[in-house]
Amino acid sequence: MEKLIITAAICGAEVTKEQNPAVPYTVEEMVREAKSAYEAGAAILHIHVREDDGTPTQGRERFRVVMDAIRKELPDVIMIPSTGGAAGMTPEERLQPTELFPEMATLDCGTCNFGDEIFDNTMPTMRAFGKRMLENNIKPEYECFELGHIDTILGMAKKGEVPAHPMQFNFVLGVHGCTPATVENLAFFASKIPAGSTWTVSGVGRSAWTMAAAAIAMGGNVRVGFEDNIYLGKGQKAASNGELVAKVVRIAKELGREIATPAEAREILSLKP
Ligand code: KMH
Ligand code: ZN
Repeated sequence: MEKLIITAAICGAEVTKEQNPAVPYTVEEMVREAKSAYEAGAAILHIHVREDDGTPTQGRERFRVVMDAIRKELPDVIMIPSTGGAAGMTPEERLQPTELFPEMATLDCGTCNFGDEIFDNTMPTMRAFGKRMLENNIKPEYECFELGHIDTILGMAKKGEVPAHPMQFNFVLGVHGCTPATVENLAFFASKIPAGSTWTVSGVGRSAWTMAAAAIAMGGNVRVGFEDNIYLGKGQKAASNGELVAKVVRIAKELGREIATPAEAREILSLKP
């Protein structure tokens, strides 16, 4: 089996300090959480940014400042800025981090419910995002919340509307209103992607650990972090993203799966070194 790539989604757009005081908003807090995740074993950071008061933003300059500050401390880490932002943001707002030419960025593969909100990803929006990633040579991480999202993005890849082979998928399971996080659903999603693709699972909320264990056993990869889950166990809030990553490392060790460094993750994901 390939080594395990761990992604840390350190911040997200929805989770707040009221829910867990370690959720980072400021640049300094973002760097602190990035370092804790990296030092625990994360090869990839999925980046959302906030204003200092916690308001989610897709502002290009905020992304630049945060990503530069992280890069200064962690020169080899892979960063995947979000083009999903927060529900309700416009496609133009959301696209801003692609102007910084990151090596990867998320591309959300369809509209879905998102708790009480709608996360809007129309075909024209996805075509515009695909075009930008092709032009700027960005490898997308295809975020699939529903089964139909996989078919949609494979159809677009076939037409040349988004970057194709080798594709990296992130199955986001357990969002309220979307696909439940069960091992059966994860296995079904993983069976639908083309040979030679890579995949990661994000288990939202309490499903984080069953999804992580299943992915480790199946040969997939794992995303954890405050964006998806703030608990180490029942009633036990994580003090840092690093604690969440460390738990994945422990499970992987028990199951005999080695952890990929950023350089190894770049090779597995066919990114330029
Ligand atoms: N915040 C969610 C509405 C992504 O990063 O691409 C969307 C999201 C997906 O987090
Ligand atoms: Zn995200």
